[in-house]
Amino acid sequence: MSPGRPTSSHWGPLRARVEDGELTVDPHELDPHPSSLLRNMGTANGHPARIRHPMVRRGWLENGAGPSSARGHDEFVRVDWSELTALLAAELDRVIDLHGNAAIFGGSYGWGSAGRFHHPQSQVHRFLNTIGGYARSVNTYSTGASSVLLPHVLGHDVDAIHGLTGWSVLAEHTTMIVAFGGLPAKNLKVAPGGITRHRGAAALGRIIDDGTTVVAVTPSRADCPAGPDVRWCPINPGTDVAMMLALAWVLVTGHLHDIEFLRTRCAGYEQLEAYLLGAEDGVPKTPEWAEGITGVAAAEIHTLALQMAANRTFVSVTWSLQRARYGEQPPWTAIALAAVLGQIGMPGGGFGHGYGSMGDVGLPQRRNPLPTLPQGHNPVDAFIPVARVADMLLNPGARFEYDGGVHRYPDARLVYWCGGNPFHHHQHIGRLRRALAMPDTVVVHEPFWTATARHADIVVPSATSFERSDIGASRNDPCLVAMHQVCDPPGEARTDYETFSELAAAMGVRSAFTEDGSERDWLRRIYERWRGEVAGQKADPPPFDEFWSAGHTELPDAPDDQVMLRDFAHDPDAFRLSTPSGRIELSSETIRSFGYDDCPGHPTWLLPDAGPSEEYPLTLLASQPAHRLHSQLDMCPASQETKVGGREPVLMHPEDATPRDIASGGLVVISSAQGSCLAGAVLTRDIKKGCVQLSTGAWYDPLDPSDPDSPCGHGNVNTLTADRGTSRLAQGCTGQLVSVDVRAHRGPVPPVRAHIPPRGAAPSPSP
Ligand code: PGD
Repeated sequence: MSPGRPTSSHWGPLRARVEDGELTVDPHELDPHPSSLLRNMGTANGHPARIRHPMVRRGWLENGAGPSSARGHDEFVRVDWSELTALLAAELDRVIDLHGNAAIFGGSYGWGSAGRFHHPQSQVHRFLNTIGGYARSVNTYSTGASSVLLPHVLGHDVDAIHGLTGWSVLAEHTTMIVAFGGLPAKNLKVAPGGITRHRGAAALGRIIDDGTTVVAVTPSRADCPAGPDVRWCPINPGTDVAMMLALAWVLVTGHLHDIEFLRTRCAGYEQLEAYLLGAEDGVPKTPEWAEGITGVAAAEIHTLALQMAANRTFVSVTWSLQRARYGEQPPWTAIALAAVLGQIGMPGGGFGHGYGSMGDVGLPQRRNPLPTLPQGHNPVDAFIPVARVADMLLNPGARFEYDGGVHRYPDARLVYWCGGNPFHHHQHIGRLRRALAMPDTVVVHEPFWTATARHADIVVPSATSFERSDIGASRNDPCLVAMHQVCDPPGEARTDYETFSELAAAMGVRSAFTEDGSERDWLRRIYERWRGEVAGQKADPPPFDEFWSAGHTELPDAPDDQVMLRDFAHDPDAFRLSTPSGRIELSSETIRSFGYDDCPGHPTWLLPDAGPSEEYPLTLLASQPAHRLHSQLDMCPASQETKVGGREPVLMHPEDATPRDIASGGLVVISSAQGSCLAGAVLTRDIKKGCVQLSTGAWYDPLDPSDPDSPCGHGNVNTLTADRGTSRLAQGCTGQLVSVDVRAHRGPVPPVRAHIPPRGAAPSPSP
């Protein structure tokens, strides 16, 4: 049997072949720990949920462009490629002529699929730049708060988001990890573009086996790695900052703080101390004070602080903690706590962010560039923080605050999405649906009938990564994988590059977009450009043809001994940070000068304004799913096997379930101030009482598609979450937590239709 062609994915490298018409996927020999989720990929490719033909929404086709609440429940009409290209080119021309390029919203957030050339965001941005630019989005749904906050605290050139201390340094030197958010191993399976060797989970296992104490502070035991010295510290959701402050209070009042480090490496310790001791607001941040907020016993906090001081302690914060209201505070307070301990810059001590949030965090840091498709120049200034998309559509021209500035939302008439699923990633779907009714035209390129594709006017069927050739590469990964095309796209689907090339031709800019290159020409170009860039960095990758036939090439491994801020901590005069003070800003005059009450000038405990109430007494954790990546391949076995009664499982403590008459396996209704959804109950003591957990990514399935506020029959968590920014500083996504109630579902059980194509788009057999 042939070993299959090499290719890659967000889950890592793989080999794929077509046998008797079936696509078969096997792990790649490069990866000693392949992800179990690879098995989803083969079944997805020919699934009935594939979009096989160009489609236009009937209302848009018959009535022309304009706002419409029919999006999401109208019928689709199949058109041929030439008609679709002509319609889309004419609409882009119309919008540009009447409203200018800022009226095209091309923020188009999303993970798409692996491959550096066909990277959907690069393709759409290059195309939109070729026709004069677009209103863009900044930052990500993953790390929206941290990416704006941390440059103020550590400077622009310290990429603390991506784990600057290596796993192997932790294995060698750390004796205690206090992990706020835990260290969830499930997320180590994935990284954008795919890591070739999954080493994170093995490294974490080694750390635990070697006797490092791990204190996992999280409401969910699922976030704790297994091991004899792993302690689960169940905490009330969204209260970690109070616990961190109390730990710091114990250290400071017990004279266990490193005053020399705080004075010489940090700025603003005096303000922080005044706040900790209560001199600023009359509230000392004692363990007793924190107990009332966090649910963690004061004595436990006290003991933990003493243990932290006696150990080489690594204070880790998952990205999920900053994906909540006031999400800037957990990473900032954790840095302050690590600074109080004085171990920042020491091997195995200090602060870490994102460990357990993604597979490439904590791997040896690589400085070399990746092969990329040049995106050209965007002359349009208009932008939004990425998670403010519904706000923008609902309030064209309105002012918004962001990172010290005041800006205005663009008046978006055409929304262009390629490689993302806002019905998965955006909060408060009812509001998103009302927002998406506002523009004149919504264009979506997608391989699958996601809810985002169903809400489009113009649906462009995209090829998957099996149906094109590309180069797989990702941050911190030493390998480049030659992604060989394995099969043809079904029906009339084609690559986004082909679509944009035809569109560019129809708009008279084909050569500017394609530079007269075929797919293979571009792969050669971006590879050879990359080869030139890495040459000399102790690397000598082969010419393109050799790389292509070998199936991969590998750079020498980067040093594995990286410690965040080691040089700075050693000699703060020689290695100043790029902050205004040149030091770690425990208090920031810049942030204070913005005057934001939702992000004051130093780490602060702020009581969330939509916490549990009489009506919504439970806190829901919207975690990243273990059995799929975001919403990707939700219809495939690894995801489907976890469903309960066909719906997304919701984890509940038995003591919350019993009074509500809810049994394991029963259908429940979860409701919040924003909306409601059905889910399948799973009772477990692995979740803190008072909390429920529902993963992100179940495809949206409205019971009444014509009602924007319809309950979702399948368990899409973003029908429940609130669409508010973290604060005026970062305006990041706050999808992690929401207050809810849960009750048993009574009455008829609706079918799940999430993965069935919409009206007018019934699948035809593959050619
Ligand atoms: P995906 O499901 O990966 O989610 O949000 P994102 O939109 O990235 O969507 C990618 C889409 O791209 C899929 O539908 C896939 O089919 C499509 N695609 C794949 N390849 C191609 C291609 O070649 N061309 C085209 N045109 N399309 C392609 C992820 C986002 O969700 C993230 S990063 C995070 S961290 C957020 N987390 C949370 C959270 O913690 N809580 C809540 N409530 N919500 C969240 N959403 C966020």
